[in-house]
This record gives sequence, C-alpha cells and structure tokens, in this order.
Amino acid sequence: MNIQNKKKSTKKVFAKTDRLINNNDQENFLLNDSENIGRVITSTGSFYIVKTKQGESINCVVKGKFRIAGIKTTNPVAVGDMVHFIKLDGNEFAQIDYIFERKNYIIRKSVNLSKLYSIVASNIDMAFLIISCKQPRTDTMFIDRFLVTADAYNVPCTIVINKTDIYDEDSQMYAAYLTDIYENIGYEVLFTSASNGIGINQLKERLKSRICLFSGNSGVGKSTLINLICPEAKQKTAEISSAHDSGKHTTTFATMIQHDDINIIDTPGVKSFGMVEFKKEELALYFPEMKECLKDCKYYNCTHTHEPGCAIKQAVENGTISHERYNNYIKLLNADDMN
Ligand SMILES: Nc1nc2c(ncn2[C@@H]2O[C@H](COP(=O)(O)OP(=O)(O)OP(=O)(O)O)[C@@H](O)[C@H]2O)c(=O)[nH]1
Ligand SMILES: [Mg+2]
Ligand SMILES: [Zn+2]
Repeated sequence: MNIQNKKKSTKKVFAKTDRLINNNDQENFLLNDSENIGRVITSTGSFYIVKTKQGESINCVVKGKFRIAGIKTTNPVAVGDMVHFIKLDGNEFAQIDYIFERKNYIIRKSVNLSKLYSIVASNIDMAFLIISCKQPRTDTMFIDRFLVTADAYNVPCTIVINKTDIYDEDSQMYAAYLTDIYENIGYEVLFTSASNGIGINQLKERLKSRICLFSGNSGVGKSTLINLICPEAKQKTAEISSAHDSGKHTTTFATMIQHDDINIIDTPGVKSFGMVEFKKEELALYFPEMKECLKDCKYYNCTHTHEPGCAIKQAVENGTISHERYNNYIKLLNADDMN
C-alpha cells in the first residue's frame, strides 16, 4: 500500500476476546439485567471493584480466562471496562463474565522486551500525561513514547507539567522548551503545582464530565494532584528518593477516583511505555507534525532517514519539525520493540 495515501489507521481497539460481547448482546444485557452491569473502578490484577449505575460497589473476580486475540495480557479486565457480573449465593465475590466493547485503551509492555502486555486503562476520554522538569525530570523520549501510543489507540492527550513551585532557572527553561515543542504540534500544556495550588482550577475544568487517565513517571505527583482535586481520595503518596531523584512506585494498582462529575484513573508510575504492534513504516503517522509532510516525500516508502527528497528531513532542517522530536522518531524506529 502506498503509505502516502494511507489514512492513519486507528489501532484495533476492539480487541477480540472470546467473551467480549457485541452490541446486540450488550443491549440485551442493558435491557434485561442492568443491575448486574457496572464499570471496573479498581483492578489489582486478581481482584476487581465494579461500580454499578445504582452506586453500589461490588467486589469481583474474573470467571475463567479471557483471551485477547494477538496479544498476551497480564490483565484482560482493566479499570474503565464496562462489565457484566453474576452474583453467586453465599459467595463473597461476584464473577465478571463479560466485558463490553471498549472505545479505546492504553496498553504497555509488562516487562521490557517481553511479549506480555498489560492494559493500563480503557474507555478513556482524555489522558493526562503528568510530567515534571525536576525531581524527577521527565525526558522527551518518555513523553513521545506515550503520545505515540495514545495517538495510535485514539486517546486524546494533555500534558501537565507539575511541581512548578520547585523549578530553578534550569528547570524553568526546560519547561518552556517542552511547552514550545508540544504546543506547536497541537497538544495542550498545563502548568500545575500541587504544593501551592497553581493551575489546579484550570486542570479541574479539563477533568469535568469525562473519564480521565493520569499517567507518568513515578514521583511526578499524580496521586498528590488527585488527593487535592478529589477530597475523598486517600491515595498513598511518598517522597521521592533523594539519591536518585526518582519516585518509589507508591501507587501499585489502577483505581478510578470519583468526585462530583470528575472521574480520574490513578495509575502506577512507569519507567517507559513500550511500543505495541507498531510497524516501522507506520511510525511517522503517529507524529502529527510528520504525518502532514508525508505526501511530499519523494519516495512513497520513505523512512525519513537517508532518502533524498525527504520532506520530513527538509522540515527538520528549516525548523518546522523539532530536532528533538525527529531524533526521538529515529530512536523509536531503531528501538528493539518495533516490528
Ligand atoms: N514540591 C512539590 N512536590 C510535589 C508536588 N506534587 C507532588 N509532590 C511530591 O512528590 C512526591 C511524589 O508524589 P506522588 O503523588 O506520590 O507521586 P506519583 O506520581 O503518584 O508516584 P507513583 O505513585 O510512584 O507513580 C510526594 O512527596 C509529593 O508530596 C508539587 O507540585 N510540588
Ligand atoms: Mg501515585
Ligand atoms: Zn521522508
């Protein structure tokens, strides 16, 4: 296929599981058994809490095995999933027996280079990538891996630069540098401080009436921000390790925190987002600024590395595409986890 004419494909988000139900069954359940339907709000991997429309929290386990075709997952049921469950007499746990079709999901490799994936969360309206320019400093490679994955799975993203209260001149410059790069390619960038409250109201506005995901490195302040925004939330937080300027992986499983019309999924901090199911020739499609130039490359199968007449390299040279983003594109192209 000519890559230049290729419409950006959204990854197959409707992963086929043997018990992922279709629309007809879904309607049937909604009509006839609506009290046994709810959204997964906590997943520890072995045990789940499902919240029903009536506001009841049901402790659940998964009945049998769910397989997702093509990929091996450690957790076939994820926070955000709408599920059907059955209650059994005398049993403490109800059993999840069906997952409704997912609108989208974010997935990551469980262990680097392994073929095992875990679903971070599903049915997300907006992902917030929480980063920091200091203690710890998030690098652009981390950001780009996340943005590429989110874009491929059709999850819109906002970048939140937290801990602005502790920034010295160097980290302020880095924050300005990041803002310039990411605003230029169409992402909203917010500045917050959970310590002095700066930017919190603006962030709250963005969180209203949708299901939001908070993701990012360990120690950037995801849980602290959530505790501030949702007074009922009692998410554990911990000081970062001073020796390494890195977080202590305090949050260990995903939970959705609900407060008024705000729904935020807090997730464990990650070192890096593994790329999933990407082919080298599609990578540029998930860099919005590169996607625009593809049609102008001389060769239809241009990899934008060494080819003459490459519109992307030209754009990097004249400053329309940032060097940083292009360098990350090259690194990703050569990463071990690309197909
Ligand atoms: N100075 C300052 N410290 C902050 C801010 N936000 C969070 N912190 C501190 O950063 C440390 C880590 O915060 P957490 O909320 O536990 O970080 P996290 O992102 O949830 O980390 P994981 O759960 O490990 O992924 C805690 O000591 C917080 O008090 C902020 O805006 N400014
Ligand atoms: Mg946390
Ligand atoms: Zn090219």
